[in-house]
Amino acid sequence: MTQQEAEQEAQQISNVLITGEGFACLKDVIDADQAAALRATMLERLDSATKVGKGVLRLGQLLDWGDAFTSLATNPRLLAIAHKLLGPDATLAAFSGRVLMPGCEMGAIHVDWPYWAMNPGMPANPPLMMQVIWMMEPFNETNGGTLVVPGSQNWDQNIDSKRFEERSIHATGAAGDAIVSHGLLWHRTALNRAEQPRVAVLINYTQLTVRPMAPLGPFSDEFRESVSPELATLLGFDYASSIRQRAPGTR
Ligand SMILES: O=C(O)CCC(=O)C(=O)O
Repeated sequence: MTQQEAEQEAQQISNVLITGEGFACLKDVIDADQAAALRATMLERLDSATKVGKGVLRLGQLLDWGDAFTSLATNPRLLAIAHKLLGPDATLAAFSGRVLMPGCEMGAIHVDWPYWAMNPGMPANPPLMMQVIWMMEPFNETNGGTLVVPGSQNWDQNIDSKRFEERSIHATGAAGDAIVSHGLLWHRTALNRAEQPRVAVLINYTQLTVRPMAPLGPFSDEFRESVSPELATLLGFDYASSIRQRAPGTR
């Protein structure tokens, strides 16, 4: 995809996220073989995972897992959307793996950071946060395709489980696709009724001014010197100069 095509896609997807369904599936962001290799690596490292629910595992600090993983965060199609929604200085607020083991429990209905820590009444525009769910295998209704409620980013109310049950659908797609969503979209992890673990990489991008829920570092000098300019911006290494450029009248 050319840069121009990525920017056109970003414009269209940002409209969907703000005023439309609130989520979209980007097709073929990486190829299925690449997704399978990442999935295998994640499953090999499950002993380092933390349990966040019955049968729900989190693999933290994917930033230490090399280019194959960090390139997911700097993917040009995703960055074009993140920049359109959140600004050219958008930062990474979270970057982790999520594995749903067969028979796992259902997750809680929620909106994402920082919205869940705020009272209802936040507008969907300008967005504060965008989530990405990278599918490392096909996601479907059986293996735990994420449950989402189309349009709920504009509902401006407390989570209502009855309304969620009435309107939620599974977000589905193929290995190597990525679901992007507005941080205000109501969603939850679904049951995995398949026989294999369901593996995702989760990324949260936020406006520069949103403090991450948990720090992503510390980063060694060696790491800081080795990262690409895109990753340096995402990690807030340019924070002082970026924040000054945000001052009124300087943009
Ligand atoms: O793994 C999933 O299906 C989605 C998880 C998620 O989006 C979340 O917990 O915020």
